[in-house]
Amino acid sequence: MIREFDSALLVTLRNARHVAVLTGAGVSAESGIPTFRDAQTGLWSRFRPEELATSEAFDRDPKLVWEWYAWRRDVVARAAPNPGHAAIARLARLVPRLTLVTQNVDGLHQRAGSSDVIELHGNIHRSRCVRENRLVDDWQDVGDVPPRCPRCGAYLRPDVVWFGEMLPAPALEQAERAAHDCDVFFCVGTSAAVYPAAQLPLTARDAGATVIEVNKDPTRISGAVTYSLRGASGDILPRLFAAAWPT
Ligand code: BJW
Repeated sequence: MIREFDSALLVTLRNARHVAVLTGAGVSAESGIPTFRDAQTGLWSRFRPEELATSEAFDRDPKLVWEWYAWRRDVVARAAPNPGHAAIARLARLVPRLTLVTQNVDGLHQRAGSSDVIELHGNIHRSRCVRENRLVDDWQDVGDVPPRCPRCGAYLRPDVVWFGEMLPAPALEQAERAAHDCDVFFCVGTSAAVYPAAQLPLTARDAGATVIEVNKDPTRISGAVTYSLRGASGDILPRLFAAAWPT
């Protein structure tokens, strides 16, 4: 059954000059990647992600944290982009300008064909030296967990942003510029609980953009957005874009 979308929403989409999209873990949920605040599965079910994604956790037990990320890298490697990722990649060809900002570290937008993805929280496929802070993409596997920097011998860590750490400044600046400039801002599959990313839809709204939330459940910003579309992003986005730009 084709679900109706508000006709004013479809007109707004068709007339948009600059669309910004902020995504969170929900957009990858249909690819089988657990969201951050979902219960973790199996081996990891007794750990809370919020307690593993910190530099304090890494200092306390680097092996545990490295192994958690190794498990997640494996889950991501087995996953494939879903129709939500594909719809966002297609949207770039439907609107004059698209800025895609993600909090996800899984690289699935790029694998779906999106380019110039702004990664606010890094990428689990990259590692960096904790002492020199430089990216390291090759090291000898001599059984150390975490592996060690081939140049200085310090631990390597995933190149992601943990709680209490600064986001990469160029990425955050680009995202904030897009939030100020866009006329439509999508907020897809995020609980909007983690700052500064959670501020972006509110910045866009205050700058006059139409803010469209796509989420399975209500979030803390649902009452502040222009449209709150309830459902799975892999279902809603393809249908919404097909309704706005029928072929
Ligand atoms: C579906 C779906 C489907 C499911 N379809 N939907 C202002 C006020 C208070 C605190 C702060 C503040 N400013 C900064 C802070 C501190 C902190 C913070 O925000 N704390 C909050 C908990 C309050 N922020 C920081 O520390 C940030 N750094 C910073 O601000 O530096 C300066 C500073 C430091 C200290 C103090 C003040 C300033 C860094 C944040 C880094 C976040 N890092 C993580 C880990 C990344 C690496 C990794 O992946 O391991 O990023 S935490 C985690 O949360 C991860 C995510 O990207 C991020 C957001 O989660 P997301 O994507 O929203 O996922 P979920 O699971 O929460 O939600 C999934 C949603 O999908 C749900 O709504 C579902 O309903 C939905 N869903 N299936 C559609 N099929």
